Amino acid sequence: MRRLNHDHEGDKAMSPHDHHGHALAGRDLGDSFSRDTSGLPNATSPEIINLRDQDVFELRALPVRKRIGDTMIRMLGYNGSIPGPTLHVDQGSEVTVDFTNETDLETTVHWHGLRVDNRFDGVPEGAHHGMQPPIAPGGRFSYRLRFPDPGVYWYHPHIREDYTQEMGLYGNIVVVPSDPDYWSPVNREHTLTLDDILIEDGDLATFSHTESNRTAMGRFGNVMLTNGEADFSLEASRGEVIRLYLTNVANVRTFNFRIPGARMKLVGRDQGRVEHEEFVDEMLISPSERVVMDVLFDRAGEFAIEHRTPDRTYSLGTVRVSERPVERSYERGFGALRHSEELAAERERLEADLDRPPDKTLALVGEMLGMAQHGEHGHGHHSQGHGEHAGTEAGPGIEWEDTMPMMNEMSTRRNMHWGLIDRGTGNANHDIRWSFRVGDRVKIRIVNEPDSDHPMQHPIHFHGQRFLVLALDGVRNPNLAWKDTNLVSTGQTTDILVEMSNPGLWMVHCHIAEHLEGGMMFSYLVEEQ
Ligand SMILES: [Cu+2]
Repeated sequence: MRRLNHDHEGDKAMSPHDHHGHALAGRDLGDSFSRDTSGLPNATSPEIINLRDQDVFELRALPVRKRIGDTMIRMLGYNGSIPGPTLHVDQGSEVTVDFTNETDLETTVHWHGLRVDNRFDGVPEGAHHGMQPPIAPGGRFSYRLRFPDPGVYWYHPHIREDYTQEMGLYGNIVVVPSDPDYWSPVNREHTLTLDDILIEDGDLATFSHTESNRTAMGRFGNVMLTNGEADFSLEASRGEVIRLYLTNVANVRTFNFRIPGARMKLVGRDQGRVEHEEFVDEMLISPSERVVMDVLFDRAGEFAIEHRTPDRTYSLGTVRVSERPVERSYERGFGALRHSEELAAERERLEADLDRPPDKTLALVGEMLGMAQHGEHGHGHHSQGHGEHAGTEAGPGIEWEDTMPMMNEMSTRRNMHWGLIDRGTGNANHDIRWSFRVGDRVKIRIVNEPDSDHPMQHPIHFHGQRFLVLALDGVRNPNLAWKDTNLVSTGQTTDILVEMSNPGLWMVHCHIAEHLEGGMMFSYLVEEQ
């Protein structure tokens, strides 16, 4: 068995930019990506593309310019839009996406959450394992995609996500279920990407093109973007029920989503519907997670879409509801809370797994090397930071903001180590060698160590498979859903059950883009029976 080697140090040793390798590389403009906006097309709004079985779709990644507030900045867009086109496909269908890289850096497309053929997962480090190599500028690659599960998914690059996602490379895929009664009927469906972007001195805060910065806390933005817009708005009619497919595409920010005054019903999560629909006032969505929410606007007026933390409230947009009543009302169906029979069946199967010891235990650990001398919180940060919001209704153990911006800006993979540690062997990150067979159901305990150098929440993502959350801090999960990403807050212990259904070599990583670039990843093998 051959392993992925995600150690970028080897690449960097050969890089002509190696001499820039110092702590303030991100400040060195000669080392950064182009910011030139001249001659670029303006970013457009995403098209909705309905693809049928065996269709071929052309996708390009290219530079665009986009106005955010008063600033015109260079960004990147799939097919020139931010977000990229929203693809609607039928469950069980297969399509081909012919992709062209018109950007100035190597890229790939990862189809987040889709249980695709391993060759098309978009993880370039697996090239020696039959996976695709990075696509050079000007290069092309043809992706063959399949859609076994209903729900909302998304696509993004898997090289320098910290840069490319911030620059606008993300788009949604809605997989329409084969069963017409899978979801309740609604008036309309909408995809919303939740994002933030860091603007400083009238431009994007600097990136180095040789290494990621802000690897300690991740790049928190200071402008919120919904569907790429700083002033997003949506029109609705009185009595309308709108299904929102929400995706957090931010580098690090966890959103606490709410629409005060409207009624929200949680109906689905990452990979399809929830076991029990429930009415909610707000909902946490960590990077790369998805939430499917039915929202009833039963009176006219302006409704704010908000991200609320224990300390402040951000506006993510506005819904303007007209007096004119909606033509066909789905209010009665909205009032009913449905249950999923396939997840009820899973719950019966789970009994044996709930109390048995885990097959694997993964610890999440941060280690800062020689950073304390720079002051600004330093090692002491966690003693005041961690748990300070414990017990708030918005969720404990979450860093909502960049609490140490100066130190964070100086952090790279050389002075900030993020580790996924296999407690069974002591191996960390790419030294972890897990191997399973198709059909295995693997119980994994994930422990977010509160006593590490910089404890914070980590959204842990498994490629290629789907999993159920069994328990949180020993308490059984009352509402199952198939997931591919799970947020583990500081100090928290989560048990998940991963269904090994898809053969290949697959990544596990933190979906905070800067933590992934900081080494917080490994790969596991799933072999055919
Ligand atoms: Cu992380």
